Parts: sequence; structure tokens; C-alpha cells
Amino acid sequence: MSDRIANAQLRSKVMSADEAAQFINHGDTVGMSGFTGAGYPKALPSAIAAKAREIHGRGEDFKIDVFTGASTAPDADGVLAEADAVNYRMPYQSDPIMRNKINAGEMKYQDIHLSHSGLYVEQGFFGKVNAAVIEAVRITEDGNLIPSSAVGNNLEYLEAADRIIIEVNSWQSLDLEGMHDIWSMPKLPNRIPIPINNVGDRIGTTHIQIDTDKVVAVVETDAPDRNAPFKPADEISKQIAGNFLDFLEGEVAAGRLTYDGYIMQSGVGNVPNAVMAGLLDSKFENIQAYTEVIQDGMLDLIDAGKMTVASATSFALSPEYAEKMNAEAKKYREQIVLRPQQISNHPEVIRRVGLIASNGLIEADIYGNINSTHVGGTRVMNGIGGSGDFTRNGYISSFITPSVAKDGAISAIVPFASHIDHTEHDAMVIVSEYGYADLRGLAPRDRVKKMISIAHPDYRPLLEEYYERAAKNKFLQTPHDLATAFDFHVNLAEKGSMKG
Ligand code: 0RQ
Repeated sequence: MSDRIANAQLRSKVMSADEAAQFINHGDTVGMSGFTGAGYPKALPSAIAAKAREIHGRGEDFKIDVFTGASTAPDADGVLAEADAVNYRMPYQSDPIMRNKINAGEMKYQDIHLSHSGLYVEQGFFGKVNAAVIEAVRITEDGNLIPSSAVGNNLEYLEAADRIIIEVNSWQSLDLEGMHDIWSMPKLPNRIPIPINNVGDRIGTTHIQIDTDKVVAVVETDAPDRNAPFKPADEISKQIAGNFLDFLEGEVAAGRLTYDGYIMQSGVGNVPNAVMAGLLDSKFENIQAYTEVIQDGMLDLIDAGKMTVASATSFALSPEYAEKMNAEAKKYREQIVLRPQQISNHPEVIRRVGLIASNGLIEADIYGNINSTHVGGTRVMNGIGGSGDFTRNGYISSFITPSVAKDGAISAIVPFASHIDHTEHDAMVIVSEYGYADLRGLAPRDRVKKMISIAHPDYRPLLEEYYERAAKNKFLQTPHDLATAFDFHVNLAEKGSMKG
């Protein structure tokens, strides 16, 4: 047995994942650890999926509701979806099998702001949480958990659940201990200000205290997190990154930012990583991140002495960088803080530190409304994730995107966004490979020209045509021609291209 389980009571609960799956029943609500492919349970999801298949084979029902921090991995969301073991999922997913089941109407999904999800559990919006399945680096002699590569909603699930299953993963570095900052907010109506004034402030403990009497099983694993490797930055990503850096330089020139005052939030993906690569060679120094995930580019910035501190709730590292983190966690924990997602994404702290948010999008419309989640307004891609938490509350909120998707069949700039996650009131700067549209201080009609200037040249005449038509209407605050506002999307659905 692993010497990572130092508590005698919990050592007596060690069993196999298949044995532990007996504690998960049809109709249960199960809160799991895991955020962007990090810190999710590695064994229980497959064991639960096997149990579901066996029960379905007998012609009986077996489905559970699955809550996590955010996305997990093929061996969690993927296996559970494949086995038709999920009834309802929240707050975020990005798994291809699960996405297809959701879009086919075979399972239910509620896409929730990541900072809200734990609070909703605390307040009982979802009813009872039957079980928590949480990955840990180790269990201390006192029965406390040292979380692994994500904190997510672990506190809320451990507190709300009747039964707790702990996975102790020996793949995760013991040196992660000391990186976490666990602070539990007093419940409503006794909230107090969160005492974080600076990005790196530590306000809590390095462990999670649990009710050991609720623990029904401890499962030992030795399995890596499953983060996808990033593609090397292509020309377009580099151009977008260059334009984003031009925007930052413009802020410095305007006196609104200094070279040592940049606090970033960054969505995940190839373009954000290209931005971080660009920052390596920029004049920006002492960069800080108040964000939700630690990415490869941030480790590079820390290694280069360009980033002083990063606060998040999890890692979203490529396999190569995850190994690097495991080897060097002792060093990185001096500059990285992993917090519960209610804190990493909290509006109060985000507004206080004054960060510049930057996230990806599916489409933006000519007035600056942003669709982050639904292709064609109906097919969900991933979810809003933390993009709403940061966009609504950031000091400056930006979006970065290639001007087209699917070899030019889809324009990222459309007349009217077919689903709106971030409104024109929140989005300030949109960046593509053609430049950046700075919408701050502009009434809706004055934004149109700027938005069209960052669209792909193939789509600019179509967007101009639309606006001319819309501007012939009677009401001119935010002109639209409702009869043709979704022609781009209808063309895509019917003819395979937004061009028609
Ligand atoms: O699909 O891989 O099949 O080709 O979407 O697109 O251009 O690689 O960009 O990785 O940044 O993803 C909005 C999905 C953009 C992401 C979204 C297709 C495109 C490709 C990926 P393929 P790119 P990105 C904090 C912030 C919401 C959550 C969030 C996202 C795939 O940024 O999920 O911001 N955001 N969290 O082809 C059809 C369009 C499309 C499109 C792109 N208009 N129509 N497909 N794609 N635009 C992090 C967390 O919360 C965890």
C-alpha cells in the first residue's frame, strides 16, 4: 500500500476502483475533482462506466449526474458518455463523445459560469450530492487531503456529499504540496471580503480538511493527467498574437498600462500560447496571471524571469510540460498558487486586481456580442467556462480569434451572433490576424466599421452589404435586418459555407 495514505482510519478503506464503484448508485449526483484535464479521478469513472454497461446489459437503468470543476479527459467524461452513464452534466465539458451525446439530445448539459457552480452546490440548487470522488496527492496523518493538479470545486463537493471516495494518485508529485491555497468562504449570508489584494496572496491552508467518517473508499492510482499537446503556433496564431501585443503596447502608449503592470487572464488554446510566446520577446516584465489555468506558456514566462506569479485553479499543460511540472513542482510552487475555483474566478478579486482578460470565441457580431459556445446557435462546442467570470469583471476584456474557421467556410465575424454568451456591454477589444477592433467608448453603429476591418477580406463585402441593409430600418440604435440577420448561419447549414 502506498505510503501516501498516512491516516490509519483511511488506510483501512483502501480497495479497488471496481469495489469502490459499489458506492455509486443509479440516480446519484456525483461531484468529481478535475479541471481542464488535470486532477480528475483516473479510476472511478471507468469503473462506474463498466458498472453502467453491466447493469444496462441486464436491461436496467443506470445513470448518474456528474459535476466537476470543468472539463476532464477521455478516461473520465469520455468513458462515462460512451457507456451512456450520464443523465445530467455541469458546469463544463469539452469531450468529443460527450459533446455528440449532448447535441444528439441523449444527455443533459447545463453550461454554468465556473465561479457560480460551487456556490450553487453549497446553496442546494441541485439538491443532494450523494458522492464526491476526489483525486489527492496524499492523505496526511490527520486525514487531510493534499489536492493534486486542480482544486476546482473539491471543497464544495466534499462538504456537500454524503459519501466520499478518494483517489490517491502516485503519478502526481508530492512536491505539489504547498502550491495550493485553500480558503473556504463563509456561507451566505455571512460573506466577508476575500482578503486577496495581490495576485500571489496566500490566505488559507495547503490542505483540505474533510470529515473522515464520510469516506467510504480510498483507491490508489498511478496515472497521468490527460492534457492535449498544443500544436506548434502557425502563421495565423503568430499574427493574432502580434496584434494582441500591439494592443498592449497601445495601452502603454496611452498611459493606461506599464511594462511592469500587466496582469493577464488567458483562455486555453494555441493562440493564447502564441501570445505568451510573443510576451517572451516583449518589453513586458514582472507579468502576473490571475487566471484559471496554468499553461505551458506561463511556465516558459516564469522560467525566463518574465512572470513573477500566477494564480489559478488547475494546470492545462501539455504532456511534456506536465512531466516538467512533476519534476520541478518544488520550484514552481514558489510562484504558482492553486485556489478553489470560487476564488480563482471570483468577480470581487478579478475586479480588484484589474486584469486584462483574453479568451477565444466561436463568433462575434458587428456590434461586439460574443458567442463562445454554440456553433450555428444550436450545437454546443465546450461551454462558457470561466470566460464570463473574467470578461464581465476584468479591467479590459478582449477576445482573440482567427477570422475564419473550417478552411474559410465559417466567418468568425457575423451580422448577428447566433448565441450570445458575452454581450456588447462586456466585450471591449476583439483581435484577429487582421488587427484589433477596440470597441471601448463607441456607440453600436461606430463599432461596425472596426469589426468589419478584422473580418476576413472574403467576408467584408457581405458584412458591409448586411449593415447597409440594416441601416435602412427605422430604428438606428443597433440596426438589424431581422429577416436576413442569420443568413450566414442559414447558408452554412444549407450550403456548407457562410458565403452561400
Ligand atoms: O475545431 O478542432 O474541429 O478544427 O473550434 O477552434 O480556432 O483552434 O480556437 O481552441 O481557442 O477554441 C471558442 C471553442 C475556440 C474555445 C473556442 C472550431 C475550430 C476548431 C477550436 P476543430 P480554434 P480555440 C477559460 C476560457 C469557451 C470557454 C472559454 C472555447 C475548434 O475558446 O471553448 O473561453 N471557449 N474558457 O474549427 C464552427 C465557428 C468556429 C468553429 C472555431 N465559428 N464555427 N467551428 N471553431 N470557431 C478556459 C476554461 O474555461 C477552461
